[in-house]
Amino acid sequence: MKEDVKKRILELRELIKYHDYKYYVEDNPEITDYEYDMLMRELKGLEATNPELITPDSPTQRVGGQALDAFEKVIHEVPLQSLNDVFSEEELLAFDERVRQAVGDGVEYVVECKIDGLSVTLEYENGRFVRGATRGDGVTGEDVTQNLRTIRSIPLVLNEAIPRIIVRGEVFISKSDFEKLNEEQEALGLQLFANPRNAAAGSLRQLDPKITASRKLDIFVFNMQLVEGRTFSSHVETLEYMKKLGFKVIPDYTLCPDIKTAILKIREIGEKRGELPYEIDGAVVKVNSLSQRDILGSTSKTPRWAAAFKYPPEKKQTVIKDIWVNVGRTGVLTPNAILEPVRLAGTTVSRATLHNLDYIREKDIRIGDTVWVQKAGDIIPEVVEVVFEKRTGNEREFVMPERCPVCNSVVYREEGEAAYRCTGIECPAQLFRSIVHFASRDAMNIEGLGPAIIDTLLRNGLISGIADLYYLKDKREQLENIERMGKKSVDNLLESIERSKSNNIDRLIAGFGIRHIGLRAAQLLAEHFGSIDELMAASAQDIEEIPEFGSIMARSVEFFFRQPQTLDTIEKLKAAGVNMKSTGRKQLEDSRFSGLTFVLTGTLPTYTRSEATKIIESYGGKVAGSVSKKTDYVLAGENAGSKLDKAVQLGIKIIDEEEFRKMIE
Ligand code: 0OX
Repeated sequence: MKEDVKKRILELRELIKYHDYKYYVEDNPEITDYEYDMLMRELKGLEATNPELITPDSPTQRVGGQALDAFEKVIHEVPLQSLNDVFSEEELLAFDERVRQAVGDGVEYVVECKIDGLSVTLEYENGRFVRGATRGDGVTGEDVTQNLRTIRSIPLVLNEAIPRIIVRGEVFISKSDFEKLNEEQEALGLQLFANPRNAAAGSLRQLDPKITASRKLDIFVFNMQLVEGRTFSSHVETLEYMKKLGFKVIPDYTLCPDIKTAILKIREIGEKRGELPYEIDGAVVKVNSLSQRDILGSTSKTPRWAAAFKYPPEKKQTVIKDIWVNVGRTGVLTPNAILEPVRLAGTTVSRATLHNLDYIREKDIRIGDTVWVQKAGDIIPEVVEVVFEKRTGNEREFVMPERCPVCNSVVYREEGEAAYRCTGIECPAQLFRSIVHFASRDAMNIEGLGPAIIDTLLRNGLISGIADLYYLKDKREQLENIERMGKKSVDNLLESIERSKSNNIDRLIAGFGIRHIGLRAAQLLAEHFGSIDELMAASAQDIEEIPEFGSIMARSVEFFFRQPQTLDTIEKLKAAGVNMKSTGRKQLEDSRFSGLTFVLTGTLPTYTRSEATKIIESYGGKVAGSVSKKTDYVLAGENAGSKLDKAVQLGIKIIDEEEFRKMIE
């Protein structure tokens, strides 16, 4: 009986491996997702009732591990070399010249795409995946085995149980999955990835493999780093062998009899690179013969037998039909060119960023101009320059609007800054971000009101500004009807919102998100003015009387409290019963260490280093890592080391925990 179960488990693993290969490597599935799910379900069921039969290479174990605290370092047995870049066909001919001088004529080349991801190694023992690591600096990388196991195109078991093999490949995310990932990040209010490479790297370097598993990472294998029990004479042979083992080998590599043919191939890749489903950052040309490679050898970091050809960014001409201003989440107004649609590096482009007004003036860009557009970092289209020969005289200059196109608040530009900003505290374009900040720990500290809930509240039309949070209690029924918001969580949420009403006003001031005013500055304002009303009545001059305030900060505060939207919001907050007065002198005491720098050394009897740091910072002091003339106190404990010696040398006041306690009593 047990034997039958074992046999079926092995059979299912083989079947799943086969269909994984068909789906993830060949992109040519033979069964439906449903049929595949049924196989997986059966295997999971059998393993659940026979846990002693679970092995790490079972397909059910791809996402198994716990989150790590840190990645272990891995010293690469064979260093991962980098490539010399070339930027023109002349340089390719010169490369070929050098190669032929060393090994004679009759050099074959292999041309491959240069995938824009991050390099990893995969190590197998007796055909089983045992370890995977990032490239790091080429000598030392990080052990990301757990995360690599979640990539379905990486085989856990090879088709041949060879004793040992290490291969190198590039982990990447396709252009379409990258776009989907960024849409999800945006919906959750998380930072967007600048390009697919960053997205792939960020996803692979997650300590929790579940996060990596949720990202659609893929791999192309392109190099055999080490093999035991086999020999090969050419690169193509190694690629074909790795294919046979079950790896997803870099597609469309081409064997070329000479450099001329290689150049034609590189041109061809350049022409179709926009159409590829993944990003490439060039093409690689490699000598095919392994014995010729041996003769050529390597410099300290790069092989003499390979080069990376970098394509210039694709540029196209088109016409600017209009210029619209977009208001970002931070309130920055960005002018965008509305273009006559044009095909560029794989997509149809009908908008391009113009960055800011300075950029437009510097390049003398006008509405109606014919311009060159390209993709910055190969992703975001931008206008690079005007084709002045095509000017007709009918072009119009762009003017920055005086009011925000989204909320009609006044727009302003701070001295020395290129950006124009909207000043509306309830501007819909900035709302999500400003509410997340308002509720955050450094502001009103509303427990349970994180980005996901705020997004839900906004999307369901339950709030349209920070003040609305305090009226949510009248919408209890609607709240409870929202998916995944049970009665209990609604109770908790409303309770923490209610609690925040009695916060001291420093948190409220910090929560407004006034430019240049963080929690510390907000504390000083609360202390100095004692109430929101007093603060609202203050002029920039009054505010500048606070010793730590400069004129930019003071003007920013004055400006903020002169805006109609601000006054409106404050009225609503007042009416809801949000505290508008400073609750005593606690803030004054809090800044007793203001302007003082401490250095911690040795082990204190009761405080940990981070507790002592928190205390010092909460009283307005700073903690530095090393002793200098600027240090005011060295707080020393047992086994204090060189920092203590230095403090003695410089005559800096040394205190122990007891003295420190007296200072904070
Ligand atoms: C790529 C890629 C990177 C092997 C030895 C020196 C460079 N990103 O697609 N590197 C290499 O080759 C290594 N080939 C590639 N295709």
